[in-house]
Amino acid sequence: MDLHNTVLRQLKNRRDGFSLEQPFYIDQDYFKLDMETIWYRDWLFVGHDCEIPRAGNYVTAQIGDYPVVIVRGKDQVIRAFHNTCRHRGHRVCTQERGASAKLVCPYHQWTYDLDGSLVFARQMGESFDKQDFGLKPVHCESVGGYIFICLANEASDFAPVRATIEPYLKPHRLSEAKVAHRNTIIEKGNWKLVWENNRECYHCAGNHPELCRTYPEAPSATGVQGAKDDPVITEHWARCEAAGLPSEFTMDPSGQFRVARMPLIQDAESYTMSGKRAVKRPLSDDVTVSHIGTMLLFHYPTTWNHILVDHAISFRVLPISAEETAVTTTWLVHKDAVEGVDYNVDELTHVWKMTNDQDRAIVEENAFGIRSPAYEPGPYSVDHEGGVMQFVEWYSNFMVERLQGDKAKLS
Ligand code: 3BY
Ligand code: FES
Ligand code: FE
Repeated sequence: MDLHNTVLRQLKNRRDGFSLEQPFYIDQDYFKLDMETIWYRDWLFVGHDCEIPRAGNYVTAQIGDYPVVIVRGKDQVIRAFHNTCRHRGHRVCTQERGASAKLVCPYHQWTYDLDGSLVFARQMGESFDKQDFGLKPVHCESVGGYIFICLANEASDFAPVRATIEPYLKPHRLSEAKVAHRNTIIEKGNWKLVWENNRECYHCAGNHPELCRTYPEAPSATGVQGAKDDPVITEHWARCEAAGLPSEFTMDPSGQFRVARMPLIQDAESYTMSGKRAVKRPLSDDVTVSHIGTMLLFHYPTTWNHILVDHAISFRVLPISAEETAVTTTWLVHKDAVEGVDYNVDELTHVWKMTNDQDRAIVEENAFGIRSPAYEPGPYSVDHEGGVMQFVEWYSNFMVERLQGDKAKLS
């Protein structure tokens, strides 16, 4: 409780427009509190429907202490379960992904149906009732090709997320796409540093020569001010909306997620060195116009995304420890696009592989400096780092609300 009080006090007295105090970025106990307060209680993006296209396809994910498995059932419904056997707790699915008609625990072969029910357990005696030992379910929702899970007993309402983001995602038909490439990098920095870095492009000109060929560094694209007064952006929205692509900047009142379609630089259509499309076949058969820019979606704390005319890139953030974060990048293309014919993986992934690596170095150096006893919270640029301020504000408000709620329940 002492820690709760300290964190509450620090967040409430936080200097507006300044970075957080040191322990929020490096301390084990603060990290544990982040996990318990945010990660084990809110909706998290874990992967794409198209990664598990057939019944029995599954992916696993590790959320802090919780191993989870997400599997498509025979009824095509995507479900999530705690990946811990109801016998003695062995992980049921030990691989990152796979396909199986049933989920069989490797330890003593307890066997679960794809809906989580236990269907086979050898020699457990007369009184044993399989019905009592199904895999424990985890809340799971799929929207526009994105699978979200929530580890809380009672999940917060997912309807507002669905209502806002579904229309933006729908034309891109991501649930029918295919994964062209995926990679995971480990960044030696707290998950909040990964986000703070993502939420501004103040660092872009100095660090991302490849990305800057196509992605505008203006804060109107990355930030959260909406860009209503920028004629290039409003014209882009009007043109895309007329073509059936929801585009206007929309942010949830909670500040947890936003969608907006932003133009790329000049004639660029894709994140390649030339700005030309990396994939000959458009991502979606429903998108018939060109130069649609990038549909930006973020949802704290797990994902930011770019959806282009020829491919989509999703980013998934998962904390490993107070000072380590896994970032998984997935490149999606039309399911019938053929590698070597319609696209080349190196060309498709080059710009963001470089950008991710540059961002990893930034986050790690940021963490390095923050470890110094001389570190103190510093001011964000009002012009360029509005998005970072907004992230920190969301984090602080979310933590304060939940921690106060917990205190109220205890008293
Ligand atoms: O991936 C992104 O959305 C952000 C925008 C600016 C910096 N970073 C590239
Ligand atoms: Fe899974 Fe024994 S722990 S079958
Ligand atoms: Fe960056």
